[in-house]
Amino acid sequence: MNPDQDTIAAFSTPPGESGIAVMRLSGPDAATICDRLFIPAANTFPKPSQMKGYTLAPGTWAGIDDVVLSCFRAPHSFTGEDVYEISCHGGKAIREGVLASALSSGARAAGPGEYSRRAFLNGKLDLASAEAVMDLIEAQAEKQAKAAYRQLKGDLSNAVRIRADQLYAILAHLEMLLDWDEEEERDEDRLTLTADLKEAESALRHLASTFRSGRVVREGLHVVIAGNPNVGKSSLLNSLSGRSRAIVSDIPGTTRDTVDIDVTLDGYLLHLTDTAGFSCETEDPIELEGIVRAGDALNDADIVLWVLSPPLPTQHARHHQEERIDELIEQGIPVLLILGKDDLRSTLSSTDDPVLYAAERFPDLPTLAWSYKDPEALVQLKKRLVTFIEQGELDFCSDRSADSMMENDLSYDTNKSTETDEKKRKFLSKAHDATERDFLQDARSGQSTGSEVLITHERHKAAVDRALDLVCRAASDLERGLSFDLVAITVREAISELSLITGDDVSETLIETIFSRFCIGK
Ligand SMILES: Nc1nc2c(ncn2[C@@H]2O[C@H](COP(=O)(O)OP(=O)(O)OP(=O)(O)O)[C@@H](O)[C@H]2O)c(=O)[nH]1
Ligand SMILES: [Mg+2]
Repeated sequence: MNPDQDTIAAFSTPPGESGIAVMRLSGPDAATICDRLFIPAANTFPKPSQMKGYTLAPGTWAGIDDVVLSCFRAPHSFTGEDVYEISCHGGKAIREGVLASALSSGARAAGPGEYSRRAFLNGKLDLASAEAVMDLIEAQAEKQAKAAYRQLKGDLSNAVRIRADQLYAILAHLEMLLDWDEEEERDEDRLTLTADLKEAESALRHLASTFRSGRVVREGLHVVIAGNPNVGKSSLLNSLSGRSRAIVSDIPGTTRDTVDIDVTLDGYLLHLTDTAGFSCETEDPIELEGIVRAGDALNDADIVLWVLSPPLPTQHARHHQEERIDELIEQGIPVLLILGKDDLRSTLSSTDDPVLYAAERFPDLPTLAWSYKDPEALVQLKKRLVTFIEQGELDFCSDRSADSMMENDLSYDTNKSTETDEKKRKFLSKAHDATERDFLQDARSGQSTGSEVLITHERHKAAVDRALDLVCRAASDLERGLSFDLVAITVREAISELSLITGDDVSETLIETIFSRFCIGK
């Protein structure tokens, strides 16, 4: 028998003890199996095979347990087939007994994702919506769950179909022109079609651009805290997580291994990693291994919080630190400089001030004045991280560090070179521009990820990117005067890339790959 047409059974609730557990039967023999195993508590309830639409009935199951039977007759069920759900007590022996009775009465044990696969094959869900089912189950943070739910309800598929429709309209125009004689080809048609393709291109480009925050919403933001030893990295991790997760001490080199903790911030999932300090003097093999691991963590970061605190390190250590930060910048990894131990600033000499050091050496990096003693600094840091997720930008500096720089400006001007003054001026003017931009971003914040359809899966992004490339190629082919039939082929390919997202046109192998990642019982 076709494996998509027999009757399958599996528990949809997880293993372990629970008040109730739910087994689902789906397929043509589900009613017959239930007729055999289920006895309604009262004779007012019909036999399962005579139940209509959605029905609930208490009774007993194969003499094993008291259960509640829920019936969803095809096509009004999750899979589109007859589905019966048996809610029994949630213990190991009962679950095993209930499942074994269903299997011995003709059902087959369902494999991973088989219910969702049937829902897809029976047209109850498109592919993007079916994929969202797993995202919804796995969601740990509110924004993850919301994005998954919107995708499940078809928002992404609709957005993709709107773009595919745009391309279908262009294709129809091209095919109409193909029926005409070549002498009749008019320049206006070529111009109109090129303009339409450019519009489709920009709509696809916009959709692709949502992947940056979409991926972060679905997978969480990897925030890595790094810096030299003893600058307050572990204290920062503890403040951000609200827990004493990492050991804090005034002994440099306290953190040896990376320390991870997941937290939610404004409904977003954050993976925080504290790292060993980048000491360039140590020969301790464990500390050196910690430094290697810190380097690995940096490579996987979505954003690095680099902590600079007083007293500033030696010239040699500074040089190493600068090389590391420059490497991050080269790799395109966003860095927010945390100007730590801000509460000590009033006692510092100019040569130990991280604010001036940052302004001089990294005038283009955003900064944040930080002290674990200051609750407002924590508010500011969280705000920066949320803005980074929603807007994708860190291109601003903290008002507080800029203001305090202004206060100290005079005393510094006396002993700094003019080149440094120029850098500082640049830094300060950026700070003020940034404050204004920050305000605008705040006003918009929440809107981009709140109301916009997001691409959250690598697979969907890759398909949109391929469609985008093809649309760009079609537009340039038209401009270069290539024939309409060749352009039509490229547009058709772009449409078929988009249909991979919704599953309107997919191979059996792709379906297999996608649903095999699901859990059993879903
Ligand atoms: N005054 C002040 N002290 C701080 C601040 N943050 C951390 N400290 C102190 O600085 C010392 C080092 O803090 P940690 O958080 O352990 O620093 P670390 O960077 O993780 O150190 P290693 O793991 O050794 O690299 C501790 O004595 C902290 O109490 C701060 O904002 N202000
Ligand atoms: Mg530490």
